[in-house]
Amino acid sequence: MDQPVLVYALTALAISIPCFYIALILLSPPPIITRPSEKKYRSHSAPNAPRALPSLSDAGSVDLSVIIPAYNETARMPSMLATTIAHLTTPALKNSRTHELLVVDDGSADGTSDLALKLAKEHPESEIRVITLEKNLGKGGAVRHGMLHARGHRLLMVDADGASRFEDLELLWKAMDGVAPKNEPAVVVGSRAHLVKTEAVVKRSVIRNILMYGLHTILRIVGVGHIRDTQCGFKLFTRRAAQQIFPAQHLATWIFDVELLLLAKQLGIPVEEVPVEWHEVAGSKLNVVKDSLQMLRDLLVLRANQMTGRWKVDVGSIPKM
Ligand SMILES: Nc1nc2c(ncn2[C@@H]2O[C@H](COP(=O)(O)OP(=O)(O)OP(=O)(O)O)[C@@H](O)[C@H]2O)c(=O)[nH]1
Ligand SMILES: *[C@@H]1O[C@H](CO)[C@@H](O)[C@H](O)[C@H]1NC(C)=O
Repeated sequence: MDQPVLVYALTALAISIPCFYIALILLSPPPIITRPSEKKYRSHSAPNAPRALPSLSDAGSVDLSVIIPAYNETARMPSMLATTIAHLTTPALKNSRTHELLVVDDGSADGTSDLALKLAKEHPESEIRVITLEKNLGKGGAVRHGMLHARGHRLLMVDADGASRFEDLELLWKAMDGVAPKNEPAVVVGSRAHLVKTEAVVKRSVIRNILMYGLHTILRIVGVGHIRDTQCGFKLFTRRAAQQIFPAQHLATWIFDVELLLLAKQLGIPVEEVPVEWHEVAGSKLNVVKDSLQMLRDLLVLRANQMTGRWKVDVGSIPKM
């Protein structure tokens, strides 16, 4: 190589590496902060006196925690909660599986928390804890917050819109009994992949489907191509899996599902997929084009932060919360 060429190449490198690093810092989301009021919950037994939330690093004390992220969900949440409670209090489950429901109000402006509290009073047969985030974080931030303060030996995240059939929890539960009979670290995720090419998906708009295929291609490159449906809002974690995964989560936006699955892979935690029912519920707040671009940016930011070691996966140690 000519000497001038070498000088040019080195100069280009010397300029582009710091530029890349600065861009990465600027594009990375700020650390998720938790305000003092957000470490408390309200429930039907103490509607006006918020109590301190427990920590995920404590030992579990109920069989199941259901974490429900809720943003402006006054319209869709009542029927979803009713179905959820009806299932968890059927005679077969009532006496064999203790549970709690955590509604994480993601900074809603429509009174989601107050409605959740009212529903909690109407359903004393279930322990419903209402946690109110002061500012909207995004679904991933709300799920993470609920997980970090839940008591379950197993923890389920589920959307407030009732898009999944809650009874399908039993399919995830049985699969979990198989992969983690002693509640070893493990994740079981609902999958809608079997619904592709069925009416439920064809009915979705063309642009939504194109973007879905684009996302799948990128996911294969990123390293979670083995999971057929990363975005399903119905995912079950054992406590030990949650203890390792959620403290390491950085993304609060839509792509957090991918981050969770990547973290599981990096931590050596098995992930099993189970086909579940799904029906689109009117009222989705997803802005397809804007949110897809944001997903792409966040995926790049995630991988770049991991590769540069800015975001480390702490295998073995659970950070104090
Ligand atoms: N849109 C939105 N949803 C949030 C947010 N924070 C929490 N969520 C909850 O995340 C869940 C999914 O949100 P939806 O708007 O139903 O998303 P969707 O477009 O229906 O997504 P799919 O069900 O996968 O089609 C719901 O339980 C929301 O209440 C947020 O900041 N924005
Ligand atoms: C949430 O509800 C409030 C009050 O109704 C509204 O001003 C706001 O735009 C809603 N947010 C979204 C994203 O729909």
